[in-house]
Parts: sequence; structure tokens; C-alpha cells
Amino acid sequence: MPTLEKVLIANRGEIALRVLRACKELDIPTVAVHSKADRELKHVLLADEAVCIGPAPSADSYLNGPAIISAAEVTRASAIHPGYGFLAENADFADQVEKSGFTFIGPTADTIRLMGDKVSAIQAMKAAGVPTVPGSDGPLTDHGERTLDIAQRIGYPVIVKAAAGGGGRGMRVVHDEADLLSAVEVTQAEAAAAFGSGVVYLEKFLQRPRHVEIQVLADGQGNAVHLGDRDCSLQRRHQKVLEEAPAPGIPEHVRTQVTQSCIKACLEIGYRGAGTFEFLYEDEQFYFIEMNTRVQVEHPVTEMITGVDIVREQLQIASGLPLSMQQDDISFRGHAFECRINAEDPQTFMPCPGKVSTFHAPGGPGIRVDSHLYDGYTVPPYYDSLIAKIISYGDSRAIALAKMRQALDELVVEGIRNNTPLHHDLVRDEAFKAGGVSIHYLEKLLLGE
Ligand code: MV4
Repeated sequence: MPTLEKVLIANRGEIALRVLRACKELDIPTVAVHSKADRELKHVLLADEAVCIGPAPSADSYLNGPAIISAAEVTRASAIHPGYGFLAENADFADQVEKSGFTFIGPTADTIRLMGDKVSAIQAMKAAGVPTVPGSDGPLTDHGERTLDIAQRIGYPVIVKAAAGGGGRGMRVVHDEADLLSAVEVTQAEAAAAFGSGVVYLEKFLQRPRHVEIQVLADGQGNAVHLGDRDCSLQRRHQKVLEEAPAPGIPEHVRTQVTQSCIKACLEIGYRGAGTFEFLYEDEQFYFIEMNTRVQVEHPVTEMITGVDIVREQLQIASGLPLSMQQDDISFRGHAFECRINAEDPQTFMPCPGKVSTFHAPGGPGIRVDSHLYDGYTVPPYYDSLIAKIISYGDSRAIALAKMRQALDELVVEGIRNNTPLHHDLVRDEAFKAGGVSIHYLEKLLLGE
């Protein structure tokens, strides 16, 4: 049976620990790479080998591709798992990893490049029959007439997006024809400065959508499955706060259509690895906006309702094995929530790094905690503020939510401020309890309705 000989984990925090656990369960030796600020990370202490790859700032460590590849060479690792963030969706890094003789645990560099350009991603998906947002169906090529015509055909409001953007960066909403051309110019200039590409495109602006995404697994050998959907609508400033699976209230025929279109798209583009199709969902319709070519923070809610270990599957696919399951083998059962616990001020949302004096994780049936925290660990100020993910599972949405309320009451994080109070309020919020709130709900709630 093919297997990976040694995996280098090119990440930190909870996801590095998650990858380490999956490797250990498959008897794959591990190499942790870490910055000077991360010597005390839990996965660094648990890995078979550890290599310091640079100073604390990400740019000098977790974003330093050559340093990571050198560490793989020195330790004779055979594969590199990028986790999420950092270099996970950097096509040039994936290319360099493969050209240096290592396996990149993810899709091919060409697939990452295709999806990194939102215009080519939308075109590929549309060609495969995935429903997309009415829009320019390609880049805006001039500064006038044609752009105005496209917007008029779509109907206002429209949204101008940078092809190299994504995740909420490089977008501008336009409500009136009079503002369109200047908005296009400003977005082009900002995109050119931020991403090195000023290519922009137009979409109809959906005013009250939900964010619903579809998880897929594919082996690049002609097999692809979906693992259902997740609702990630509760977000603040494009940072997800609380996710759930399945997305509540989606009619079964609508769900079947969209998941089937995702599988077809995976097969048509020869997708390999774990992936997520991001959709906006409004009035019982799905509209594709972007595809993520990595494992996502919120993958555990899907694991809870399917029993599939997504990181294990990533490792197996990267080793060259065909998918271990067919669609018929996957069943969906129950409901799961995930609360992201961040080291941040609960009022101002400013990051609050520092020493965790006490960490008590909640437990009991149906509770999972993905966290690298331990008593005495110091959260460094240099990185993302995610310190724990509390995941609850129950036979029904109401049961999973009741379990989450109890889990949050049991959670103890002392020494640093964190956003547990926000989660405490959210899991008791009447609109959230009813299910199906839009992407704007949380920010409106925080403003005091
Ligand atoms: C949109 C949209 C409305 N209409 N596109 C923001 C993040 C990026 N992934 C796409 N985004 C949006 N695209 C159209 N045509 C609204 C958003 C959006 C959003 C999307 C998902 C989750 C949270 C969001 C918050 C604000 C805006």
C-alpha cells in the first residue's frame, strides 16, 4: 500500500496539531517547522523532528518557501502539508515543492492557479454546469461603453471584484450607473497595487445571501465525492465566527443539484485533494463565487456529520491511493456546530496575545475540541488569533446547539481575553436558533440591530 514516508507540516497552531494527529494515526513520521516564537507549540513538542525556519514574523518563517523546502531536504521529508493560510494556496510554492522532488499535499499548482484567478475559476465552473452569479463572465476589458452595457444587463446593484482578490479583498458595490466607471477604476488601481494584477470583473450584487459551501474530495484518478454543505454565514469583517453542517433549511432537490454539479466540476478539471466550493445562497438558489483548494478551518463540522476524516483522506490521496469511498458509502447524520475561540478583546475585537494561565477544555458525548492550548502556553502576537475550535455534534440541530451551550459554559481560558462571551450570546440568539440568517446578521447584531 503506498504511503507517505515522512510529512513536513508547514503550518502552526491548531491545524498543525490536527495534521500531526492524522499522520501519527497513519504511522507517518512528522517534521514540524516553526518560527523562533513558536518553540513551545504543542505539535512542535509532539513531532518526531522539529526545525526552526526563521524569526517570528510570518514573512520570514511560515511564508518563507525556500526555508521550508530546505527543512524538508535536511530532514529527508517526502511530502509537505501546507494546512490553511500561509502558503496553502500559493501556486508558485506548490510548483517549487514538486520541482524539488517533494509531494505537495493538495491539488496541482495549475489547479491552484486556476482557482486563484477568480475569473478563470468562475469560467471553469460555469462550463461544468455549476451555477454562477449573473455577471460579466470574464474580465472587464475597456473603460466605458461595454462595462456600462454589462451592468445594465445584469441590473443594479452590481459588485466590482478583483480577479486576484477573494475572501473579501478587492471588492466594491455600485448602486447607480453614475458611479460605475469610477468604481471600476478605483478597484483596478487598488487591485494592481495589492495583488499585482488590476484585472476586475462584475457580478450582480446579492443583497441578503447566506454563505453556504460544499466540501469535496477527489483523487485526480477519476473519482470525486461530496461531503455535503456547511453554513458559514456568521462572520465579521470576512472572518467566520461560528459554522454549522448541514446548512439549515436547504430543500433537498436544491442540495442534490448543487452537490452533483460540484462533483461533475471536480471530474472535469481533474481536481485532486480536499476542496471547497463557496456559494452565496439566496431565495433557494446557489451562486458559485470562489473555490478553496485547501483544508478549511471549519472542516470538523463536516467530519462530525459524515464520519470522514478529511485530513486523513488528504494524506491518502497525496500518497497516490484512489479515494477510499464512493458517494454511496457516505451518509449524513445529525448536525454539528463549530465556535471559533479567538484571543481577542470581546468588545473591540483587538488581538489579545499573552500567557494562558488556565485552559480547561469542555467534554462529554458529542464535544470535540481542536486546540493547541495548554496551561502556561503563551499566545504570540505575530499570528492569527484563533486559539481553539469547540465543535458540538447531536442527532438534531437543537441537540447540537444545546451541547454547544453547555460546552461554552464549561470552557475556561484564563490569562488572556477571548471571544467566548460573543459565542455565549450567539448560541442563545433567537434568529440564530431559528437557523438561516444572512451574511450581514452578525455585524448588524454587533451594531445593536
Ligand atoms: C458577493 C456578495 C454579494 N454579491 N458577491 C465577500 C467575500 C468574498 N468571498 C465574496 N464576498 C461577497 N461576494 C456578490 N455577487 C457578498 C459578499 C460578502 C460576503 C460573502 C460571504 C461571506 C461574507 C460576506 C460578507 C460581506 C460580503
